[in-house]
Amino acid sequence: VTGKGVLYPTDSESRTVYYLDGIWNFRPANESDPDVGHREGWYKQELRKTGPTIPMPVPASYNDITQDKAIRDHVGVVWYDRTFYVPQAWNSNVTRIWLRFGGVHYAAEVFVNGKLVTRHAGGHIPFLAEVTSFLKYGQKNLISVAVNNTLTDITVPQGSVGTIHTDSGPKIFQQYKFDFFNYAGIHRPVVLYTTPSVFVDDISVKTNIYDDTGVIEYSVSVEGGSANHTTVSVSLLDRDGNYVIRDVVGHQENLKVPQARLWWPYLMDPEPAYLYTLEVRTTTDSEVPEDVYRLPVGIRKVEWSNKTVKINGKQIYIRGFGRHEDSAIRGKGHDFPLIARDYNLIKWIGANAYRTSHYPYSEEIMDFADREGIMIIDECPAVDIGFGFKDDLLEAHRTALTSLHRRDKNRPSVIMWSVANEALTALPQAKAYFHAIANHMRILDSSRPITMAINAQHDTDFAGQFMDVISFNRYNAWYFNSGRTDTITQNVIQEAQNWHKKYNKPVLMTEYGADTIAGLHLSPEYIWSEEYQVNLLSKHFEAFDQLRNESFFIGEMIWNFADFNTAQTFIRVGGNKKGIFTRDRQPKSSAHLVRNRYWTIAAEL
Ligand code: BDP
Repeated sequence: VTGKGVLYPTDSESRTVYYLDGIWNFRPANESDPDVGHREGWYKQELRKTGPTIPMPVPASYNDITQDKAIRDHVGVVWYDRTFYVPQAWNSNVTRIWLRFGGVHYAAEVFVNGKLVTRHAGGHIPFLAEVTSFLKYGQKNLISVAVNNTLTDITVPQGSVGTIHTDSGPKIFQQYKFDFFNYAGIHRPVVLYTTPSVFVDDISVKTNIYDDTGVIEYSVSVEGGSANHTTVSVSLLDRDGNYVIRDVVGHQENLKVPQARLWWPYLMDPEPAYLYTLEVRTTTDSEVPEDVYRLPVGIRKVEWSNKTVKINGKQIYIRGFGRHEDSAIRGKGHDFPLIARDYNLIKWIGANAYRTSHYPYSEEIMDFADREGIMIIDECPAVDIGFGFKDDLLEAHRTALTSLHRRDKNRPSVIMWSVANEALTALPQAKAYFHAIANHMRILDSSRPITMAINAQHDTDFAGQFMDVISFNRYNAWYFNSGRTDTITQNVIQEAQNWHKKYNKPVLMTEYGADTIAGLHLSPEYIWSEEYQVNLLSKHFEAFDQLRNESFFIGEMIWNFADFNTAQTFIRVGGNKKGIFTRDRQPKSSAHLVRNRYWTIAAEL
């Protein structure tokens, strides 16, 4: 059985979750012979028996774990494996066992006990496979994973592989235009979990509000049994665990919640981010046990016009930043302390939103946003897309959107989809391409607005017409007019007005900023210093304050929340330093300035 859903693997009275995180064995394949592991069958036995392995933490990027430059910069296939035991009790004809990866960058092949279980492409999206018949119960099992980080002209994001002539002969290397390090590996948790043989495969919810009644429109898909022999019943619990609605029978129904508590963004309500629990049960008329799955649900309504975006009928003003999944040693690997620290900083600074630039973030990160009331502009990995708008690329881009939507459709925090960042939208081919992309996204979800972060100029862009919200990235007084912060305010005001005039849609500034070396003080302000970042941000604030008097301007986002690693280039000093926090999440001077502003705006609204 292969389901269509990717519900997060939480435990319940009918489901056991078993984490395979920890230290795995690791061995890169030769860059010039990437198929060696497949040819020699490295997955048919323990990796350590095929040659030298090193210990590798999972989840983590492998790049920054060792002292070996060849591992950091490896292009192509690497292998991971480990062994584990499965209890005899799981061997039952009414139980299914699933293997689920939260995210492996970029492509993965998974083998259990020497047999191929699944393949997946796309570095930021969970995938799973049923492994019931692959496992040895009450015995030792082997899991092997081949990971390939190669990016091409039809992967999302795009990249290309070139050859460089080195002192020891020709070597391949990965090129990419996007501005963050192409970290790779098993980035997110790996779990085995059980379900009854007839199970809740997917749940979709849409919420609405009529006066003070909340409506939860749900639909449940059950797999593994025939529909006329299964019953779905759904209950709703409030935040304290009390039943609000009990045992509504049906795969697809509308639940009415009188005096509903709404999901409000952070600082828009004294008790933001109210979450109910939707408890879904499936029973069958055979001996298959009941399956129970609990989904957090926030009741809220997103609306938009040519000037505003509203939540629960109230106009929002976005205060936030673009971010990255990035930290020292771990790279893009999942890390709970980092996640918790980041949300503490987001709340400390008084932000209410961020964009998951430039790819879907982990489900664990998204859970915090749902629980804290942080609004998310959920971006697909189409960063810098458009080097040849080929049909295969369009197909991969559509798939990336479909899988992002499948994963995040139920999240109250997701208030907007971003279909791309800085695509080459000044090329005429971008018109048909983004027309198709926007149509695809709208068919998937008509309940949230669509945007993309544009860096073309308003008079050259072809894609904005297909969006609901115009987001623009612009580096005034950084990549042009460097040092001239006296040019910022009028330019930003003018540009925002031009976008609105051209497309008659709400306008959001999604990126602006300056690289800043923490601790570098130069006065009067001079580029790369803390003083310069403070001055550059302040000049943008002046523009935003004037724009806020115009009804179409819906928010401001700084590039970036924290410093992050990039590919090696002479414009980057140990990575991109545009963070208002350092890479280890300490404030630069600008963070205090931003905190003052964001809290002041929050108090006005
Ligand atoms: C923008 C990109 C972002 C970069 C930023 C920068 O969207 O990914 O990191 O510029 O150069 O163009 O700092």
